[in-house]
Amino acid sequence: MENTNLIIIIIVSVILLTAAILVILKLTGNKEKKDTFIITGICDSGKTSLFLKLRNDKTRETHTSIAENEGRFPLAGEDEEKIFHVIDFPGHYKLRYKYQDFTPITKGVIFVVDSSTFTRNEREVSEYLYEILANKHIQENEISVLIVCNKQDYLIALPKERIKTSLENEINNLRSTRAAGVEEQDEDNVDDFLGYENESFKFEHIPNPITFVECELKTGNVNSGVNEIKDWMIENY
Ligand SMILES: Nc1nc2c(ncn2[C@@H]2O[C@H](COP(=O)(O)OP(=O)(O)O)[C@@H](O)[C@H]2O)c(=O)[nH]1
Ligand SMILES: [Mg+2]
Repeated sequence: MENTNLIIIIIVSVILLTAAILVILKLTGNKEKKDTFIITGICDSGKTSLFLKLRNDKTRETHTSIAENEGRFPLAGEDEEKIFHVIDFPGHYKLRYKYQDFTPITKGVIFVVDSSTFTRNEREVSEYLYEILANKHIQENEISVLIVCNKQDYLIALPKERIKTSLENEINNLRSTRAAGVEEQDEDNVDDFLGYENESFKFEHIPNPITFVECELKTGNVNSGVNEIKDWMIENY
């Protein structure tokens, strides 16, 4: 009898101790704040323009960047206490996979689209977005993605609803073929099927919250959409 009691006490203690260790590990693990927002998208979509707007609210003529911009700063005109780590990735084919190094510390992905040339670049844009959504870290951590439909000042710019539908259709096609664009990714970083197997692809089918905004980053228009982007970043901070 004595012995059984002792065994029970030992078992209970071990369970409690393990639970306590797990709780401590979880709490300390959460302290390492993910504060990185990555700006991606194909060349010329407006990534660097967005980076500069977020940092200092001044529009500047930019060049196709070879090196990425990176900074830690409060968002222009917002709470000075909230420091965001923002990285603007170059859209060149050879360099765009660099974002993968940062997915473990990524809080949100900002995917910039040139709405005025979207029809022409639909395939390339969709392939890039597909890769991002299929990335293991991005899927497992259900990282939020903001799709910025930029250059709305052009008359021919497509509205965000149209871009959304086109992206869904293209991703649906890519999904069935598991086509080009994925092969350059590290196999370990690619996760399974996007969405539901027997239904055509919809952004609502994946666990990541996906938001679409329209904006124009070049003009001084007060309704340029930059505030919506900042609000989304603050919400996801
Ligand atoms: N008309 C117009 N031009 C824009 C807009 N946003 C960016 N641009 C221009 O598009 C070009 C590419 O922008 P940039 O930020 O360098 O794109 P990135 O290659 O994605 O970094 C630049 O000449 C920008 O001035 C916009 O909303 N409207
Ligand atoms: Mg750039």
